[in-house]
Amino acid sequence: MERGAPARGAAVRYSAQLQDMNNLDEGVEFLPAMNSKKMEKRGPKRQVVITVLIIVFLLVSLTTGLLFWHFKYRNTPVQKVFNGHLRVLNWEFLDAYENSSSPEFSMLAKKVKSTVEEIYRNHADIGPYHRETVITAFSEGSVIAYYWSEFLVPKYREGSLDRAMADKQSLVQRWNPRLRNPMLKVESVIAFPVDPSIAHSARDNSCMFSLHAKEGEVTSFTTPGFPNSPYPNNALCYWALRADASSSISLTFKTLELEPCRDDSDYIKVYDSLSPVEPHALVRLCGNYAPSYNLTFLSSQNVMLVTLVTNKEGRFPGFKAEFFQLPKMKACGGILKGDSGTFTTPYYPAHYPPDMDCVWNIEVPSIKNVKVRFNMFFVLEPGIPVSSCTKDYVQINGTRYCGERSQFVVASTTNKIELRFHSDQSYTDTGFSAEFLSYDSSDPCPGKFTCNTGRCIDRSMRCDGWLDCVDGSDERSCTCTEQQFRCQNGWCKPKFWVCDNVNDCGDNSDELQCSCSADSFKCNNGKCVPSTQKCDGKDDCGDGSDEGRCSTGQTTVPCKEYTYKCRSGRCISKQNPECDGEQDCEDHSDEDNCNCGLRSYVRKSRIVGGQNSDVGEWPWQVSLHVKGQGHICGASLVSASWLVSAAHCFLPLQGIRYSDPSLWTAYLGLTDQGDRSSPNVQTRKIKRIISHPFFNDYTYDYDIAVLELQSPVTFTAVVQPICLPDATHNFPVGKDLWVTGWGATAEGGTGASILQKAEIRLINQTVCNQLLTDQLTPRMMCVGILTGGVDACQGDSGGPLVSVEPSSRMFLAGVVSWGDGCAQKNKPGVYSRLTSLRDWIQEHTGL
Ligand code: 4AZ
Repeated sequence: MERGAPARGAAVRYSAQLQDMNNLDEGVEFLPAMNSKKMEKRGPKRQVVITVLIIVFLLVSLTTGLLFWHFKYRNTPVQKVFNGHLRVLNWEFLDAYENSSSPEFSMLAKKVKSTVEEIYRNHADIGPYHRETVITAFSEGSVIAYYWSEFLVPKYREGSLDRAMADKQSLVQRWNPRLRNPMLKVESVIAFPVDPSIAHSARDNSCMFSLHAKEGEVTSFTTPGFPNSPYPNNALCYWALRADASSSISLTFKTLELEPCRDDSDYIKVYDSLSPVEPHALVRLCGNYAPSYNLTFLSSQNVMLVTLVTNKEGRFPGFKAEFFQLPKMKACGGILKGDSGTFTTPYYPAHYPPDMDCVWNIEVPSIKNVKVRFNMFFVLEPGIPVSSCTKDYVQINGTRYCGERSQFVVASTTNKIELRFHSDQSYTDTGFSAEFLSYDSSDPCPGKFTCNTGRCIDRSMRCDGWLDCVDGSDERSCTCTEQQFRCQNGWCKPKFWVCDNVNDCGDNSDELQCSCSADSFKCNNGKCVPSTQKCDGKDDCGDGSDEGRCSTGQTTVPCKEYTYKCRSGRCISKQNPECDGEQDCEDHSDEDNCNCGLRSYVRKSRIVGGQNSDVGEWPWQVSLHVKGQGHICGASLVSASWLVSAAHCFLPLQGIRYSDPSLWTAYLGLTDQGDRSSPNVQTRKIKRIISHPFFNDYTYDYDIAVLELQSPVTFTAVVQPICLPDATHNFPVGKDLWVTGWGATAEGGTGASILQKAEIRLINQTVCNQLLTDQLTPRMMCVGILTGGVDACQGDSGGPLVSVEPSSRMFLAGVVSWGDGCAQKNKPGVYSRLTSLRDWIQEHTGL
């Protein structure tokens, strides 16, 4: 019963309220006249009081708000740190100034500090907020002092402090009349805002090093712990590098392996100063660089500063660097005369020094014209568009060139040309390597075709469907041959490129006639099927493409030969879900074992010639040697212990049983066959060779073998496995793939010493079967360039054909198998089709 009482009470209170309301209504309507007067009088008074109260309340709130804002935001002190340097004119440099704990250093530092403080005091926007100035270093010239200054400034004064510190006019020494002869005469006082955290760590000198180059010697330094332990987290390290007064510094990072580049990742910055200020930064480095990438930097003066900033996580080896002094460069550029010659930016291919101006005046015999061909051109400054070239640039006849450019030519219509090169104070690049040539104005490219850009190309490259001139002038005004298709825009392309799913014409006209009607679906193999047959659970295309991408997310579908099977046995219909970075299977098995298909080096060398590969560019490439015969076949590393190669490599020949594993040695991490003893290279004997039992040595059907290594390899920057595709993986016709190997560089020729690479295209199976007179089986695929000239060849057999997938992982698409000669027109190379042989590989390797 008790539980019911409050309800009743509530009901009672509610009815009483109703009664009150009724009373009020009645009272208003029936008050006597006198009472109503009283009400009128009392009414306005009360209203005034209420209004006053409201105004007072609003004023109080406003004032409180303003005070709160003033103290909390406008007046909050902000910590600001500036890094800078100044020149002391009336002082001689002493060697002891290089040692910050020497009494001479302390004495001069004290004087400079008080001079700087005096300068600050004289400026109303600076003086009141100055907290501390620390002199960090000195260098020659007469004496340059480096310092940082800390300020505490209310937020609303921050802008005026920044402006005053940036204004050269405000940081000048004013003469104090009482002190007629100031101790120090200083000029060029410059300061730049920096991250306050740098100032804090500047007090902690546990990771600060000062090194002076020794005449005729190379000095090395490394990150703490290198190479045995990773560099520290949450660290800030400084290496101040010095040389003698008349010298400059050449600094080279011999190895460099930092955390992969992200916004907040660890980085190194090199400065052309002893002060870490952005306007003198030469480079910012993160990640991992191929050993052949040029990491040599030059200073403009006799000092350099290397800083390392690390975040709270990651374990990476760091760097080893070397530096030495060399005489300061007096002049660059000059007068170049003759029929031809070469010239480069200072110290090419090292990064040119900052703050340089070089002028070359080139003159060829008066009856000729002159042109300049840039074979290498890297004049890139971060954040500067190539349309403006406001910082570093090359200037010819009033036109500026900058950025990263492939070979280009600038021609003059006279026998003279003037070329200027300018580098500003920050960020340098490797520069250019150029040649000047004289030419006959009536025939600028004797025996060759002249691109509109002035470049000369082989005549056979004219109208061959490939853009060889950067402006496409070699493919304009062409008359298409029998074997060519005329695009709507007038270009001629090989007929085989029509309907290959690739827009070769640029206007898509080579793909237009092949589209299916509105109510049908275009399969990956080019076939058209009624739209109603898409996602009906039946493979109507014959390649499963009408049944791919039928569900989203982790929806499972009935398993078919073209659906991807997760480890759980459930199937999904997403195309190529393996290692694509998205978890598609409920059990995440599509993203398991995905430590494959990635290169370690983010930055490759920029100076590889032709089709030479860079070190670490194809870390799964294996060279298989036979004792006494050298390199015989290629192979691909697919795990620490297994290789995939071609069965025909192990056929008996001239009485030798090549199937005997003891004959073979595998070289991994190799680029140059002449460099097999490099510490990068791992050598393994072969334990087992398993060739496909259906391999047919007449047709080369099932040309695949797996090889087990005697002992597993260690994955390193140059030894990494390639990803194996699922049997359902789709490599579409027309896709660009890469083939690599040390095979012959011409039919019947000799093998290459440096690993070669070539980009080739997957060709339609039916078209290729016609070209190769019905010799293809479903275990084969054709990949090549039908105009000829690019192909695998003898010695490449067994090697990888890889595809770069959208996730940027690389997958093994094929194994070099056979061909009708090498690089001939309409005779593409034939490769074992990995997807058709995938189950067999799994059976024998467990992968
Ligand atoms: C060979 O003999 C070979 N053009 C490999 C590939 C090709 C031709 C020959 C393809 O190992």
